[in-house]
Amino acid sequence: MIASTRVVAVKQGDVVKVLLSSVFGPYGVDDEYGRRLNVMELFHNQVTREQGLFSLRMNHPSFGLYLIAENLQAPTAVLDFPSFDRFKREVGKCYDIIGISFIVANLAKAKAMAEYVRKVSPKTKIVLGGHGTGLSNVQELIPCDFVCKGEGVAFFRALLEEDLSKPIKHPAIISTLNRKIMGVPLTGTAAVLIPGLGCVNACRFCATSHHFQKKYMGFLNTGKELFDTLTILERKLKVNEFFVMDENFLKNRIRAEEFMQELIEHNKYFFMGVFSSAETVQAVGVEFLVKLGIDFIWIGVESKRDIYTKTKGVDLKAIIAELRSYGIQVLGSGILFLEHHTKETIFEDIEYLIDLETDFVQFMELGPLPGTALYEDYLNAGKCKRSSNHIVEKPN
Ligand code: B12
Ligand code: SF4
Repeated sequence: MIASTRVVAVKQGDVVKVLLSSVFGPYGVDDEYGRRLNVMELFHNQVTREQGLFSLRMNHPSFGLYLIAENLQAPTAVLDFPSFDRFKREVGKCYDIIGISFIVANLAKAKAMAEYVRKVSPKTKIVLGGHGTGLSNVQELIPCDFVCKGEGVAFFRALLEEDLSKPIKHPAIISTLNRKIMGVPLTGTAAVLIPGLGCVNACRFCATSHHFQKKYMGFLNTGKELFDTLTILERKLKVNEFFVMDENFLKNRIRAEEFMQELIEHNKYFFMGVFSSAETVQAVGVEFLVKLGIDFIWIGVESKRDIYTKTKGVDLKAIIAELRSYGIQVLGSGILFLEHHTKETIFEDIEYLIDLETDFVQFMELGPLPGTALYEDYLNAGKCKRSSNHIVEKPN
């Protein structure tokens, strides 16, 4: 997990100052680091962009950085969405460790940041984390001292020789910023709830599942822990709506049932948006979701054909109709350019997804993200090149 063998506190006996940063902006502009269309938004980037003026606009904080900061004893600053100049000013404050979070698409930005740190503050240790570390040779691409391939809290605690057994403290942060439609700000907000990371389903293309070694890493492992955390967040942030940042929240059925008991005992109701795989929804039943307070669900439909175990034998049309009959909003996600797709069969999947009548539809492209089984298969079959060859090139 740790690239270097120096798994020791960076400064023995002294207070270690840590900075955690996301990659710098501007985002969604045509420059040497990105493209105009690739805005830093979930819905406008990949779900409702084609709705133009009517597109749902919002931003999300970098949850992982706040989670790590909340759980370190060392004084830790988080710099979220900085400009490069803002990042440079912060680097000037003599941090012992600077952690950079990045995804593969932002490799060039992480590289520029790390190179700057090396130049002006050579004693600072650089830690890389986030999904970009799926690149097997990341330490050859970006100057760094440590690479965290997976869960960051345990990694940082080990690095700083802090107590690994300390329970995880949940950060109190809102999940969305700048929510608006047609330029008009939307009232109300939601908080983020992070029950755990990863998914055991290990779909061949899935970057998240592979990033967490195809395991589920629970932070809130019982229904009571979930309930208590929601109650604290409700009080601190004055919200009763939550975006549940867990790839497959209902997969842990025992925890979900315990949580339901807590809700009944305390006569409470929270509104929650969740991600869930189709087979999980079928296993627990739609009424269970209604009783839990789920009012938005994101389901990976992927394809009409049963390529992935999670959709085998699931009547998605019936489940989606039932979810919507209770007022639960459904986002159905499909994959284009699957291996069986031809000019004709690709429309089989497009029409299938539209016919499911979800509230929102998203089409993703099948792509071999480093770290996934799909990437390894393609590499072995000579269908793609090793990551060192695909550093982002400047646009013409
Ligand atoms: C929220 C989100 C976004 C937000 C970003 C908000 C932000 N402030 O960065 C938005 C919606 C803008 C977004 C956009 C995109 N995203 Co996105 N996004 C996510 C999502 C759904 C959740 C990430 C999250 O917060 N997880 C919860 C936190 C707690 O976990 P975490 O981030 O993984 O952090 C943990 C560890 O990874 C690690 N860690 C993370 N950072 C660091 C840093 C250090 C120093 C250390 C030590 C550890 C560490 O520790 C944390 C705690 O354990 C993930 C999918 C997922 N479920 O994870 C995709 C995901 C990260 N996104 C992805 C992609 C591809 C994109 C886009 C390129 C999509 C597109 N085609 O346009 C764009 C990029 C836009 C841009 N211009 O940069 C991919 C990345 C794949 C890859 N291997 O690189 C993911 C994995 C989705 C997927 N399955 O394909 N995204
Ligand atoms: S069910 Fe979803 S989160 Fe789980 S491995 Fe498959 S695609 Fe990834």
